[in-house]
Amino acid sequence: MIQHDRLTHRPMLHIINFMTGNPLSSRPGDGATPARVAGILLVILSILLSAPSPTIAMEVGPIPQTVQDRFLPEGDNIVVRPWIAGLEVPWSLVFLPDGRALVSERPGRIRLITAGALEPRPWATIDVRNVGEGGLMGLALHPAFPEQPYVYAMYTYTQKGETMNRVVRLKDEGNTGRLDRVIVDAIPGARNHNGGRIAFGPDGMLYVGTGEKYERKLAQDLNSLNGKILRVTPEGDVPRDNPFNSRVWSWGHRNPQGLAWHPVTGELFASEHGPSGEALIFGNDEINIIVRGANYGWPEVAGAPSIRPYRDPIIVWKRATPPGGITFCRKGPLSHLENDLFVATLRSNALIRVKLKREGDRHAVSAIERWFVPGDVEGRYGRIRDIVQGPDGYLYFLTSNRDGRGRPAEGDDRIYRIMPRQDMSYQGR
Ligand SMILES: [Ca+2]
Repeated sequence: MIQHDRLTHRPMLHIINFMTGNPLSSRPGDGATPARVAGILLVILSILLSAPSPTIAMEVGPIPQTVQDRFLPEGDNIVVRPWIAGLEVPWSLVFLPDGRALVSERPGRIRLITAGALEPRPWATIDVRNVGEGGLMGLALHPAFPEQPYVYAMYTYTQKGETMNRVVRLKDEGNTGRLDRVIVDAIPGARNHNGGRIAFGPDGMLYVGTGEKYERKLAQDLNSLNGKILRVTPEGDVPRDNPFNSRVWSWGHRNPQGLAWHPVTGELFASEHGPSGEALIFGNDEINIIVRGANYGWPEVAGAPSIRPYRDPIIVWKRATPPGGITFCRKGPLSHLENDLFVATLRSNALIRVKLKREGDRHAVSAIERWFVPGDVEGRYGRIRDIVQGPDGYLYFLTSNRDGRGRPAEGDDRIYRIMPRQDMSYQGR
């Protein structure tokens, strides 16, 4: 299916209505005479030729995957247990090697979890611009932690009245974190589309997803930090093997939200929100495999139209799902889920499991399961922001019911733990 939408159709129609009059209220002599029609066409032609074109000609391709989503409200041979309650819009969870965990809350707190209990006093409080989708978002642990005792955080802030995003790192001092230095500064932000996910790759580099702040042309501008996946050293410098001698690693993104590396191939997968009305297109949320220097097409394409030079997603959800964080399930007690991709989703309330298989040198999607929702109704846990695997091998997911778009239940927001069904005797810590 190829849809072709031009936003300028609407202003054009307004011009035509203005010049011809509304037929329903036309007065005698107000009709479209040949001279009048010619005049209108001349005006339209001069507009088309003079102004830099404000059109969005978005090619909308089909879905690339050959399987349909299946609903599995109980999941696959798992049990879900509450782990932490009483959070406010938790966004990102990292586990420290000594058993502690840190969770970011979007209003600007990093909370400490020790021995399965939430400490009342925040590990760190950050002065953020807590508006729309912005605020404190992604966390990441230095790959050499604790020798390099740093926790990285991305957040929205205000500078001279402008909304910006930055990545900083904090030094772990046990019960508190102290600001160490700024890693990436002054990424232009907005109320929505700030990206916000950060993660270290197997190459030891820090990857940063940035949104296009609702200025879609920025995604196609290599001089802009917006609508990109950035790659920097742990100190924030440009690695020598980046493709454009800048912090940009991949481009043409709308609003990336999840980053995860395949446990076997080491490839980077990323989730991204599709359009919410641009060019009258909705949905088309994406999972992409990120390749150095590649252009992922926003806003020129949506879906998977196979138009060069843009790279198609591996999965497209036509209906708005929007994905949050993603993770691969690695070796551990959830052995039947090993190497499957998990995608937290917001509006659709599902935890999505994606099974992949190798076909030659590429991945093919062999199954997509939507857990915790019985179909087109509200899910059991509400909006799910992130999914992470713990050092115990269990999966942990974060709800986002207090983000202004959900229906919070008593004790929200929460972190839940997913365990294999045979561990049902487990009573929790
Ligand atoms: Ca795309």
